[in-house]
Amino acid sequence: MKLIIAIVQDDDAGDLLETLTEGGFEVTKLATTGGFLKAGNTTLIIGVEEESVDKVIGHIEEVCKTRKQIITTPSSVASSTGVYMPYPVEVEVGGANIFVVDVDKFIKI
Ligand code: 2BA
Repeated sequence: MKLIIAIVQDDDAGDLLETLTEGGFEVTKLATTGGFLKAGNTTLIIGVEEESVDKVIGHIEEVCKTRKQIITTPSSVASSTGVYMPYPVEVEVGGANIFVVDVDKFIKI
């Protein structure tokens, strides 16, 4: 058995949850926060048999889209003056970051 951990954007999470549950997969949704942007994202954990891993990844690819996000960061050039000038930086946030890990044991009680 494998555990798929998929970090996706909040905007895609609802559709992905629906697609996966309709496909018969069992999913847990966690509200998470990205360390870099410090903005909300969604982490889905999905336990599946090994042969279903590619199917789940296919659904994620279908639903999740890469988006550009603008963040405002202080300018390092201005730091010598002690004045920080905020300037916008464009960051591309991936459609999904997916980890597939081995499961030693899965027990339902
Ligand atoms: P965040 O950490 O908020 O990162 C959002 C986006 O900012 C990233 O998109 C990437 O394009 C950019 N970014 C992240 N760290 C950066 C840095 N040190 N310098 C410059 N740009 C940086 P993604 O790579 O698609 O990541 C989306 C979210 O997936 C991340 O949100 C984080 O929550 C998660 N993630 C990505 N890689 C991960 C990893 N190796 N381990 C754990 N979580 C990860």
